[in-house]
Amino acid sequence: SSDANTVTLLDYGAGNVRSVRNAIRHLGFNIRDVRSPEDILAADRLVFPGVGAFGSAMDVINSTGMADALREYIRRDRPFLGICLGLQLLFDSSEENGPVSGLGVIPGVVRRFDSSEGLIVPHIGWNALQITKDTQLLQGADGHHVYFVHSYHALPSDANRDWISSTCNYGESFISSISMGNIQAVQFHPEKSGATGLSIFEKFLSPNSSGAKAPAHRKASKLAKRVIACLDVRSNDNGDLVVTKGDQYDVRDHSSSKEVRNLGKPVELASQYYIDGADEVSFLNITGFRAFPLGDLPMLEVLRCASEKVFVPLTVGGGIRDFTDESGRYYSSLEVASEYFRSGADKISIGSDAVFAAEAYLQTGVKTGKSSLEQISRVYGNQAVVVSIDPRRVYVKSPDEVQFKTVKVSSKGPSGEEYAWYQCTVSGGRDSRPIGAYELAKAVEELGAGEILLNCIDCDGQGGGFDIDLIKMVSDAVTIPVIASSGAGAVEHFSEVFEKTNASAALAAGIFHRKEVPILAVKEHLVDAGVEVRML
Ligand code: 1PR
Repeated sequence: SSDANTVTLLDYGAGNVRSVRNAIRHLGFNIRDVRSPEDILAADRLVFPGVGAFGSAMDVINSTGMADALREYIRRDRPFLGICLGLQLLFDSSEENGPVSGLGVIPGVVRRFDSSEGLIVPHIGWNALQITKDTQLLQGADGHHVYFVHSYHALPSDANRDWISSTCNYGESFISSISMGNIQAVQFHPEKSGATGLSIFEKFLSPNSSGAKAPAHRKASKLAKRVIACLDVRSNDNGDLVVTKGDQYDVRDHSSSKEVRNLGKPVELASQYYIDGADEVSFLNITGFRAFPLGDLPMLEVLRCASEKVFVPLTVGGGIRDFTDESGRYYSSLEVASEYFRSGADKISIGSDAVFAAEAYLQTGVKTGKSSLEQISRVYGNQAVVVSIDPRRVYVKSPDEVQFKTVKVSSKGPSGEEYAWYQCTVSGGRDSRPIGAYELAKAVEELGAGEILLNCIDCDGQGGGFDIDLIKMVSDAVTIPVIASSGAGAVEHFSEVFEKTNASAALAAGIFHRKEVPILAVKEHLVDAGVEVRML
């Protein structure tokens, strides 16, 4: 174990640590996987990325003898980096499905964020570090935004004060990192925190290096609004996977050729948007509802390649549902999602299937636990499950005309209608369903969605701005993050959506693909408008 370029990784198999592997390799290190407790004690440097629920993680590491080995490794003050749950497990206990005992290295209890006062939980996104102790690991990172995704957090107290190296504010001050001797752990994801995160990771891997140069930054204090680049992907008529872009969801050219619009190559564009400062990148496999996505190996390959270059969160959607192939083999939606996660997705996004699940739930009032949404969020956590909504505006004269929630619209309908409801669709807008965006959002939140991607077919590709009425209605109705989507055409549209609604993020496609507005220009405009964003 003397190879200075090798780091030991404790992956206890509970979920996706591909992003961590990608970051380690990107920084030029080899990975040795822990197979037995002895491997932990023999490590020169150990990375422990916790995934899944606290209780099940403790069950696994207790029953395999890893927990005792970890305690001993830490007692010997050997180089250790815990990530996310890998920080929480060091504490006495957690309230997650508990109380459940942790490793007991640090005094304190891990608690859920309190959403009763309207705080959005999970805490997803870029938040600024407040360094409270000088450490080599976080040198130069004070005030930098790093990426968090969690519902539970460790609280500072007199008993653990000596351990804390940084805190972060979200509703209250929580522990974002600890450091004692060679023992370090972070609640955020350095592997998904762009250049700042990679630099922190590198400082752990090669302590003598100064790490990558920390980018310039400004002081910040709350959760930043995210700017997301979205790539709608499908095969063109030659069978190549291309990034396309619809006009109200119609992706075919209106010239005589009627070809699928081709705006570039998925991996190239995703990497470029990462470099340009996108806080997240989403891939939507827009014909996934038709073909079986695991038959769509190129899409998985796109994800694999993109995740080696993109060190911010990657979401993938399209075709997540139960499926029986031609030979009669049955695939559960969970298998489809697992394959997406294994290929490098940090989150998956469900469209059509979530509409059917919500309709069934509203009809019966019973959570069967069997829908793709429920199953995937149970196994991977709700922070990993996005529901993508594709609604269309339907004007009405009065709210009494429909059983769905309406809004008084800011500009009247074609016959002077003052109200509208937003009807959900499936199969990429092809079929309309008897459920509104408001009802769907509330139902999927209860079924385990961790985030909502809120599109609007009327606005898609129009460049006329986001549908503020819709986004306000939905973002006021749920306590999970809402991503505003469809219609961005100018930097002002981004500040407008953050000023007038509770959206946590804004997503755009066309203006970025057509290079009309660079991501940096959007962010600079937001800073000028007083909206906190992550700057490179
Ligand atoms: O139903 O689970 O298979 O998922 C299918 C997914 O594919 C859904 O997330 C659905 O939104 C998406 N999708 C299906 N058909 C289309 C299409 O365009 N024909 N694209 C489609 C949805 C909408 C946005 C778009 C924004 C921003 N794309 O993601 O990127 O509207 O565009 P703009 O900034 O250019 O206005 P399932």
